[in-house]
Amino acid sequence: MDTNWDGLWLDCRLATLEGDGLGLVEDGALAWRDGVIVYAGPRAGLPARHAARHEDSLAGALVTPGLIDCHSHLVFGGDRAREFEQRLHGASYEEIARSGGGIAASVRATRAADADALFAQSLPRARALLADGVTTLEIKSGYGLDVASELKMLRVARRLAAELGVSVRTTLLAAHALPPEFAGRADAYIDHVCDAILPAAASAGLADAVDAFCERIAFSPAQVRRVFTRARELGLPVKLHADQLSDLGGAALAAEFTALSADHLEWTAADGVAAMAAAGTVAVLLPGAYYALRETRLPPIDGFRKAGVAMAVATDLNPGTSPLLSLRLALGMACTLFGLTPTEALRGATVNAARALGLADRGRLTVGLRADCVAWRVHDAAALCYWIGGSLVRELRIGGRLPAHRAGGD
Ligand code: DI6
Ligand code: FE
Repeated sequence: MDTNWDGLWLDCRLATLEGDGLGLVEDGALAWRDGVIVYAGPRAGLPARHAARHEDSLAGALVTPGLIDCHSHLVFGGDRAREFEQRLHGASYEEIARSGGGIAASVRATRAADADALFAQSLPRARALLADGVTTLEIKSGYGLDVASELKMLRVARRLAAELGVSVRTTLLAAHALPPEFAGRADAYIDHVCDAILPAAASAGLADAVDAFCERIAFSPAQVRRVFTRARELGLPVKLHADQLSDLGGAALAAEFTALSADHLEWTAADGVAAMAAAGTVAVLLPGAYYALRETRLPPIDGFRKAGVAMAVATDLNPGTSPLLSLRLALGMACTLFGLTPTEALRGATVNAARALGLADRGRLTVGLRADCVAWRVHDAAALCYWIGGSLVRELRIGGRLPAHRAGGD
């Protein structure tokens, strides 16, 4: 065996995520070369003659795949802290949205910001996720709502990837809200999404997937169906904000288009769960939004378990309903608020999150997959969900490399 490795971690507990659980390997070793894992297993199984340019002994640290945040709206202008105060005084999210605040407020701020300003505002948020163990994240558009502004958002997302050395998957969410210039003409806006925004993003190669917000305050199932049909024509996979505030049959609609994921799902009924199971659509749970909106209706977690629907957990990082800058805290919330086990939560931010993004090359510690890995300051997977806040990352590699820190001048 050729053991000319780039990196080798020794004396660690590997949570490989192989099989149905954590896939734990005690007294493990992890090695990589050219960005790819070349050994993941017991230290005792290492080849007798091995050599690595960098070798670290980790004193029993837990090592997991890099965390994957499969649902974020990290790129946006401004913030909505004022709305937070309004909600604390009793205004509902829907009331604020109907009175011109909500997503529309973020659209105004995002359109007004040029690409550099948008990048500068988004960079610290991406850094915060990375500092907490994220090596791949999805970023949606959806606060531009016209061709130029949507493409601007997607380009900023790609620039974050280039500057920070993190993997970013971009999702076009043009069907997020009705822009003011289309007030009262939702179907005309959907025409514009299908005829102009979607093809522009696809031909620029800026969208890895297409999403929509299916809700009373957003778009109807019929309108979403048109967007998804167009996405399919353009060869782009879909995902859906489904059944967050009401049951419009979003989960079943997502399944009908073999969506990678349906996300939120607090109001999803049994037929939606069954449809997702049949289609292999991942359920993305977003406890940050549930928490921030003080929701009380839980997603059908047990239904997903029984039907064998894979569950992922993400931050939903956005300025309105989930200003959450830690995926690890989302995992804790998934346990405390939704009743996931820590093992389910960790699977939700690794192997199942990779599936929700259609990525087969990451999410487990297995030979041949990307060397995206984190060594933690804890020894136990439950501790990742248990600690609220704090900095638990000891070492992090993305494709075998340290993340870049040159952006922003430090
Ligand atoms: N994701 C979304 O897109 C909406 N809710 C959610 O969980 C709204 C985001 C926003 O208010 O900006
Ligand atoms: Fe969202």
